[in-house]
Amino acid sequence: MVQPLPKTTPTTTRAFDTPRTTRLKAMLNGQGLSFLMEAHNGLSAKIAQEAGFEGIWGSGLSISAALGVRDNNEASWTQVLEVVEFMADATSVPILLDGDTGYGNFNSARRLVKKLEQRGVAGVCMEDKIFPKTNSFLRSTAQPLADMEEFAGKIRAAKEAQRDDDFVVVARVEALIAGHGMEEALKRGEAYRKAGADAVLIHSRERHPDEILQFKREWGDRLPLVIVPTKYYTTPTDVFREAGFKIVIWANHLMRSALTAMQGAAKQIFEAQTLIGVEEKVATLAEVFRLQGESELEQAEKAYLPKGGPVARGIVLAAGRGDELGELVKDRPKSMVPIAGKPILEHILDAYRSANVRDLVVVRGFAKAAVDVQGATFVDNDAFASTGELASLACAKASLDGPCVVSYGDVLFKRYVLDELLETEGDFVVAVDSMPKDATTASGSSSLARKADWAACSEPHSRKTLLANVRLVDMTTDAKGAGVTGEWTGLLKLSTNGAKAVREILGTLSKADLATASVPDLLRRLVNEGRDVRVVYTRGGWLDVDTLSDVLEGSAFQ
Ligand code: SPV
Ligand code: MG
Repeated sequence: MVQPLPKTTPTTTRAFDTPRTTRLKAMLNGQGLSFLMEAHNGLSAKIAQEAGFEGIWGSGLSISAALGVRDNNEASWTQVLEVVEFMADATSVPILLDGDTGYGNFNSARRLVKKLEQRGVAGVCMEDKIFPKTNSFLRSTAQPLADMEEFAGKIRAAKEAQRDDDFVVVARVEALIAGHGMEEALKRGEAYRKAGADAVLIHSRERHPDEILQFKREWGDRLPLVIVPTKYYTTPTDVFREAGFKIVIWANHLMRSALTAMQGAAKQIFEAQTLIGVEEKVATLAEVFRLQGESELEQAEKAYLPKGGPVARGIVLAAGRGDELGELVKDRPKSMVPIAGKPILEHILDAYRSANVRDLVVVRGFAKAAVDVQGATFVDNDAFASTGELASLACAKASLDGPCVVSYGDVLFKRYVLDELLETEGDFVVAVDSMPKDATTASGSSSLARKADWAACSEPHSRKTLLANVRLVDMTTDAKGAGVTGEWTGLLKLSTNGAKAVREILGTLSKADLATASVPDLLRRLVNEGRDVRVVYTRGGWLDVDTLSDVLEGSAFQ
């Protein structure tokens, strides 16, 4: 004997051990009153389940409305089957499909049962009307009922078609809806019971529950009864419980609530021509992704996708100490100062890996033994104290043998900045921030005393430059320098050719150059040689950790 399930249903999509058919049957045959919530697609089914409903009503009205057609079998039965399959896939609770008339005669009905079982649907409800049907609340008395014997044969065929003993077939009696009276309703219910139905749905269009209560009294406990109180919704639910009904169907309220919300949002956005005012009221994209199960896919990708070839190598120049950070860099370089619980360098390497920039090379110098991150190879600039950035890059010369990204050990950046850099074609590409953090514009009136690498580019950032080919014209430490349009973020991408050119330049540098030259010096040289250094503009999304307040800001940046 199947035990009735507890009234509270887990809100997750946990797979139950008990088959869905068995659980639906238990709702009919167990103690107390159960509830089915309408759903009309995978998303609404998931929402119903998460709300706590232990079962779902696949409403014909709602499914057809969501498809933009009438509840007159305008959607074909296989189209309905597709929808209900999405609903079953999205949930783990039982679904009772509103199967209208069974979409034809006994033969269509038994084929329907077979297909529903295959798609994980726990039961079907069929009504004793004529195909194509009309919704019970429209032209009700004008709607012809099916011949009782013919419909009983359909129920019998459906029951005999099922493979799973617990698959549920509910016979829906429309006699009250069509104005044929109580006696006819009871007679039909009895014929369908004898044909093998698991339950009877007694439908009513009255505003008061009197006729369904009378039906229940006269019916007794011959079979479980299911009701749809759409019209007599003011009746306290305890009335149904005390009368001994088994299942209440809330038949269309997710579809109707979505409809109201969509009409409101559409009107507001149309009139205001902006999303402001609506954005706060609608579900976040994060919530959409959560309901779609995005996190599961992310995990699965890690488990099942081939790792794929890296798109570039990453070279991190992390030799300097970073004196400005005082005590924090007493015995470790700035790149190892923790931000949000892990060293800056780890954040940088993680950002690279997330964009499939692998084969990571870190140039160490000061306190190199303290640079103990995993998953990178190290090269050392032991002369870090007396040399410049290009000397460090020269230490990694052997790695300049294919596409690579060069960056600093004290610059955090978001994945999207790196992605934009990687997506931009060119032998030399730099990411330039057109709105650096302490300036309204790079060439604005701020004093910009901060030491920074300013970029003069062929065009300032604008909507036009999104499509344009912007080039680097000059690099300067003067924020008000001629043509300055932004701050270089410290990110440089090189193609295979670009890396080769840089390698050659590094080979020509004198000792004196190596003592002082910086990456901006290299960029200037490339420009002066007439090479095309492409610019990809960003706004924020990176952080040069220079001061203690940058370290604090870094926690929020992550
Ligand atoms: C449905 O939800 O499609 C139903 C119930 O059949 S009713 O609309 O009340 O007829
Ligand atoms: Mg219906």
